[in-house]
Amino acid sequence: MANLGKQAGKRAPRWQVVDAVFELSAPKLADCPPGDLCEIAVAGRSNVGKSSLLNAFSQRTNLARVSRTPGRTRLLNFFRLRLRGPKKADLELRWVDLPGYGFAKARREVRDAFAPMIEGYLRDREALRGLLVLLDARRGPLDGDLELLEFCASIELPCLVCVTKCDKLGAAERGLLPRRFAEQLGIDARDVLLTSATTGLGLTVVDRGGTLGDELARLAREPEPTTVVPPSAASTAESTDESA
Ligand SMILES: Nc1nc2c(ncn2[C@@H]2O[C@H](COP(=O)(O)OP(=O)(O)O)[C@@H](O)[C@H]2O)c(=O)[nH]1
Ligand SMILES: [Mg+2]
Repeated sequence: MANLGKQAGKRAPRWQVVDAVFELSAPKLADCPPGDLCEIAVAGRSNVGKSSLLNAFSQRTNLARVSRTPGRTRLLNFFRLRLRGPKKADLELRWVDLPGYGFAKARREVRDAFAPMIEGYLRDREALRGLLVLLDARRGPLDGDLELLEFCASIELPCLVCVTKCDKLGAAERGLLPRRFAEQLGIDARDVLLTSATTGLGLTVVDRGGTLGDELARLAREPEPTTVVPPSAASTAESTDESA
């Protein structure tokens, strides 16, 4: 899996959300908006804190519905975010809230109907640059989380694990999570980001690690493998380097 945490620990430039709007809900893949912006998808078990993370990250109280009833969301929900980074650079992307998986209350046939849609979206969506997989700090990886990460590795989709609700643990225990969860999931500890929608940790509050904004900006701006320019053509090609 790609190492997504290269900047972790450094006082790297911070990207923050400056504008956020709900765009549409797609009941099926054909209803998705055009792929004219980079997309970051967000997955996790119901109740893991997906809606809360988006609200806290975008500093909106009610952008995504925060539900106490698991399994309500059965759609691909598209949001448009504008991030502002260092040098006032703006970056627009779509945040795609995927249906929560693994909720116990849904009937099995209802639950199984989602998997092909999510897999199809992850495999075929060209605008997609990465997937955030959310884990509850107190529960860690559960059924479905490992399978999802393995599926993403098989299609070479970069993933970042966001640990949610980190405010529920003390600092010492929290500090152990990246390595522990990375070992359980077979990924690099630098691909694990600690967050809290309650305190803003990893969102608007910078801990020792990076921030979600920085990670999203890096994912969205990372050149796709097909756009790598061979050295001989590099001098004539348009540069995407920030320093240019
Ligand atoms: N303490 C704490 N509770 C949270 C946090 N994020 C979400 N929650 C709570 O967890 C429950 C589920 O959150 P929600 O965002 O609806 O989860 P979703 O089903 O994954 O969208 C709600 O009661 C939230 O208030 C967090 O960072 N800290
Ligand atoms: Mg939700």
